[in-house]
Amino acid sequence: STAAPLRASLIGAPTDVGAGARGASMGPEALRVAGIVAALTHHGLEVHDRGNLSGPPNPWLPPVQGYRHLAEVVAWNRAVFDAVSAELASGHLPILLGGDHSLGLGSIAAVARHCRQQGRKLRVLWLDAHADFNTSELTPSGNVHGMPVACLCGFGPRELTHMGGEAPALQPHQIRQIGIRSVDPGEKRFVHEQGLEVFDMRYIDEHGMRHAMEQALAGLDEHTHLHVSFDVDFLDPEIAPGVGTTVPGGPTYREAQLCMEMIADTGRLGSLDIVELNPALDVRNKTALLAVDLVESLFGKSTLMRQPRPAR
Ligand code: B3U
Ligand code: MN
Ligand code: MN
Repeated sequence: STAAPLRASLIGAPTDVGAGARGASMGPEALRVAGIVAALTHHGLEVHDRGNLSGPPNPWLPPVQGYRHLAEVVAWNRAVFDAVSAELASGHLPILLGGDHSLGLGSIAAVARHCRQQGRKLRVLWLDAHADFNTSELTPSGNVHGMPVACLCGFGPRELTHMGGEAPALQPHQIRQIGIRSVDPGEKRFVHEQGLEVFDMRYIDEHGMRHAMEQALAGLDEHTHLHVSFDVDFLDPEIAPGVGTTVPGGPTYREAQLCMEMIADTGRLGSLDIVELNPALDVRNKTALLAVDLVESLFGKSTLMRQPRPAR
């Protein structure tokens, strides 16, 4: 191929202020130790590791009016928003290394604003055991990592919903959730009310990962930017124990590989979050190694050799 290499930028966001367990703050370094730079380079990408963002420490306090650590979550998300925006503006594919999943808010708000400016369509794939669609009224925990999808759809505190200027950053029809198997009662009603498209584990059991992904990826075209928000707790805890909130009955290694390969085959991947990896709960960094293995599939050889370049 004569095309210039795809440039990707790693952005570490070492925090767990949005989570219910400590340790996701060590995620960026665990992914580096597991070889994420070499893995991406091996697949022909030009990788720029931007190092880690900084932000406030975790005060480890109880929720206030339905939110734990809201000010700290906002500060970290602003840093993520600015970093992701800068990479998109320079034509790089941003890869956010979390950190907890509240950071998906800042990352996707930046992607959504970029797409608005460029007149591109946006599709978000949310790979997760959880719907992350709680609000301060619905949340059982106050942990903001259970709320980013709701915030992106305009439901949440103004500092989070208006991160990218305009709100909402996303319409529910732009989102596909895959692997879901733990949704709180009020959250479940709200998911239905807002019409989120959810390919939950029952759907995957009945129809298979191939069919679920065909549905989730249907309708993409050359004008679509695809964002993948990969919460590592998407994976079955038997293969991925290193996460704060394990939920049994997730995708197997083979199902997860197929999921990533089918995304790669679209050639539309434009940005990525890898979040909720918790090295404090891992076994010899195996969950980080698995995440890197899956990310390799997401940027697979076939994408770069045979498919159109990822669009940004
Ligand atoms: N739905 C629960 C649990 C949870 C959501 N996201 C994660 N855990 N990682 C909550 O607290 O909102
Ligand atoms: Mn999540
Ligand atoms: Mn989750």
